[in-house]
Amino acid sequence: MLKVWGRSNSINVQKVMWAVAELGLEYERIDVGGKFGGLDSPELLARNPHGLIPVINDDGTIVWESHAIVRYLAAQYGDGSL
Ligand SMILES: N[C@@H](CCC(=O)N[C@@H](CS)C(=O)NCC(=O)O)C(=O)O
Repeated sequence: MLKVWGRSNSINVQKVMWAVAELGLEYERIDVGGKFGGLDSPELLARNPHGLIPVINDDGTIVWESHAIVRYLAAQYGDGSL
């Protein structure tokens, strides 16, 4: 299942969640960043060396940068619709 790391009140995470909702994807979102911390954890840094959210793991494909994630999801699942 698609995993999304990032707190829900981040505008960059919200962009990703908007795309996830438009595409009707199942997902798990993990709160990271802001009051949740965790951006300097080895697990997060292994997924995004910049230590920022959002980050996704889509069946082993890891993508960071919100616009890159939106483009990845649209290309992977949008079938020309998004
Ligand atoms: N250009 C990046 C910016 C990422 C970014 O600045 N993320 C912010 C949240 S919007 C962040 O990680 N802030 C640290 C925090 O939430 O603690 C993107 O579009 O994903």
